[in-house]
Amino acid sequence: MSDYTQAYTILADQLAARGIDVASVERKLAAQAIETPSWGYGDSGTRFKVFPWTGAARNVHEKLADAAYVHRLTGAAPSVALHIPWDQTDDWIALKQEASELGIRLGAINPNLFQEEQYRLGSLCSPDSGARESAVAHMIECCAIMEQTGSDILSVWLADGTNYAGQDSIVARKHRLEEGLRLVYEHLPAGSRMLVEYKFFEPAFYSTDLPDWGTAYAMCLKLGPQAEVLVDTGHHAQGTNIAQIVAFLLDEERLGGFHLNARKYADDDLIVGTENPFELFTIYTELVSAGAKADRVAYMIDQSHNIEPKLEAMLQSVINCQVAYAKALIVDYARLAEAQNAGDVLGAHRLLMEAYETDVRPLLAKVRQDKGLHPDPIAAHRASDYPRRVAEQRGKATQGGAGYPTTS
Ligand code: PSV
Ligand code: MN
Repeated sequence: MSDYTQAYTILADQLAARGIDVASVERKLAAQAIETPSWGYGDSGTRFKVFPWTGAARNVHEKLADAAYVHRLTGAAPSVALHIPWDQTDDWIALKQEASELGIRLGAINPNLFQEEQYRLGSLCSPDSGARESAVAHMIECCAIMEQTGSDILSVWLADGTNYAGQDSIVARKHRLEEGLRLVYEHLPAGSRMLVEYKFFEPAFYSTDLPDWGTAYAMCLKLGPQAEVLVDTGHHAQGTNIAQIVAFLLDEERLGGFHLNARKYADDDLIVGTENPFELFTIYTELVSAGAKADRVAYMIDQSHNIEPKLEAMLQSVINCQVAYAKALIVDYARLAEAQNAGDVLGAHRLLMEAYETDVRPLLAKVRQDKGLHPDPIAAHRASDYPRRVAEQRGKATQGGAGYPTTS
C-alpha cells in the first residue's frame, strides 16, 4: 500500500467516533517489539527433505545480519533469540557488540537438550544420571552465556518423554524434572527469568514430561518467581482455546512469553497469523485486557521456514503480529464489559468482530512512516537489494544447511 494517507484519515475518524484514543493506539503500536529466532534464518526442513535456500544464513553472524534487516524494515523486531550450541561462539562479548552495531540486541537463550546421543531417553528426565548431569551442566552454561550477552530469558524446552506405556516411571520422571529445573534455577542471573515451555507430543508419543500449561505452571510455582510459562502457539491439541490459557496465566502473573507461529495439524512452525489469524487476535485481546499484567510478556517468533523465502516469511510474521495487536487495541473494551455484564451474548461478540473486521493497515502504515520507515515492509523488501546481495555472497548449501536441520 503506497498511498495510505486518505485511508488513514477515514479510519482515524471512524475510530475516534467509536471513542478510541487513536494517538494512544499509535503509541502502543510504535512500541511493539517481537523477537525473531536465529533458527528461522537458516535452512530447515522436515524429516523428508531440507530444501536449501539460496542466501539462507549459514552462521550466527549472518543470522544477526538478517535479524537486523527485519528490524530495519519493520522497526518492531529489535532482538534475536539464540539457540545453543547452534549459535555457539567463543566470544559472546564480541557477538553482543556485533548485534549492537547492527542495531539489535541478543535476546532469549535457548539451550538445546535434544540433539545429543546421550538424550535418547530424555535430558532432565532421563533415567540415565549422566544424561541428566550433562543437561543441567549445559543449562548452567547457558546461564553463564546470559551474563555475557545481557539476555534476560532462559527459554527451556525439553524433548523429554516416553514412547511406550511402561517404558519409564512417569512419577520418577516428574521428580527428575523438578530436581533438574531447581538446580538450573539457582544459576539464573539476577533479574532474569526461566521460561518453561510445554508441548503436548513430539518427539515423544506416549507421554511427554511437560505436556501442557498446567504442568509448566505447577513447575514454575515450585521453582519461584523467576520461573514463568512460555506458550508456544503450535504446541496444543487441535481445538485448544489458547486465549483462555493466556487469560488464566496473565491473571496469575505467570505468563512469561510466547513462541508465535501457526499450526494446522501438529507443531507446524508456520508463519504466525496465516492459519490462525483469529486465534492470534483473541490472544492479543487478552493481552490488551490484562493491562500492566502483560508488561512482562516476551513476544518471540518460533518458526522454521521450509519452502518459503526466509526473510519475507519473517517480515510477514512480524507484520501479522502488528495487525493482530492493532485490531486488539481498537476493541471498545468499555462497551464490551457493559455487553458482557448485561448478558448480551451476541452484542459482546459483535464488538470483538467489529475490531477484527476493521482494516488496520492504514494505521500501521502511518505508525511506520512516523518512524521513518516504508509504510509497507513487504514492498520495501521486494525492492531491496539485500536478498540479492546475500544470495550472491552466501550461495546455496549443497544439502540441509546449518541451524535447524529438521522440524518434524
Ligand atoms: C520445540 O518444538 C520448539 O518449539 C522449542 O521452542 C525449541 O526451542 C524450538 O522449537 C526450536 O527447536
Ligand atoms: Mn517453541
